Amino acid sequence: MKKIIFSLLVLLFSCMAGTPVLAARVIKLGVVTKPGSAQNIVAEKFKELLESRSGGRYTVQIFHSKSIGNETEILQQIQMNTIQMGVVTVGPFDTFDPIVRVINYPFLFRDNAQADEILDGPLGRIILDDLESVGFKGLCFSENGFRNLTNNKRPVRTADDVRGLKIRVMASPLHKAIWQALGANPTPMPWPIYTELEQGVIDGQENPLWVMVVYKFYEIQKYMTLTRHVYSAHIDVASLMWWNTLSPDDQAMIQEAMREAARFGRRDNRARNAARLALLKEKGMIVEEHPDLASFRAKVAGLKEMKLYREPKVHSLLLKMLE
Ligand code: EAX
Repeated sequence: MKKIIFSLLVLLFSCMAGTPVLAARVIKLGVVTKPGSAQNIVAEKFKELLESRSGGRYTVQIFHSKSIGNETEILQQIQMNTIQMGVVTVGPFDTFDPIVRVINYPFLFRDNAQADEILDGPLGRIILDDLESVGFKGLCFSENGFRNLTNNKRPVRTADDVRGLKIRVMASPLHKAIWQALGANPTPMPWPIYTELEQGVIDGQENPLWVMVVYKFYEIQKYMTLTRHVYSAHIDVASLMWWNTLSPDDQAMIQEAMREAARFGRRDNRARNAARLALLKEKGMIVEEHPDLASFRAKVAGLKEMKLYREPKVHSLLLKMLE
């Protein structure tokens, strides 16, 4: 009898000891957008890379299409470690850590190369590290893309044409300030917004080209203007609470898988933009390809004076890098 109890105990303890090694660790990852979106493409790539590199020790469960809430709610759940990771547009980070405004300033980045250089350089590092103060481990930046304006009221060529348009903006005080400065009537609203556009609750919105295609905005928005007013990144984040429980080796593996996924996402997104533009025209959108951007720049120039940055040294570093 004693022997049996002893063997049972041995079995029990060995099972318990074995559990952490054998069981796959499940990472819940949230994106608000749907399959085919820039966010979800990064998430899928990350899943593929991490699951194969960890030999199945990690499983990544992707929650997309708002199945666990909008981007603000995804971030709140990551802070609390009810989900572990997310690929989230920079915009809604604004209310969690205003330091991100520094890379959402309008007409900041000339082109993709400059965006990459800054986001993958020292300034990007400062922003990612700063997120720890609000419970996130910032891993890297992936790409949503340069944002363009669409609306259903009239062609927009100059900033004056924007006056009075009811434009949906992300949950970001900076984005609201941008459209206020441009004379629009900005309405913060979480993603998705198809119904609101369709019903005319809002006249327009602004997003990268892939959004107009994947969400079929060509069905409900007549005019598009290639304003490229903000380069929109995603921040690929983990819950700091969860991150601190991982071994350094696992942290490095996850970090590297996400970096690669982000690079993959950027390449993929950029390679498809020309075809997207052609498709949107084919679908009947009237596209202003050469708007008077000087008129836009003039109206938002004053924003520089706003106290947008928690740390002035970040602002001056950015300006130096843009010289
Ligand atoms: O990619 O809310 C937004 O406008 C974002 O760009 C959204 O993630 C769609």
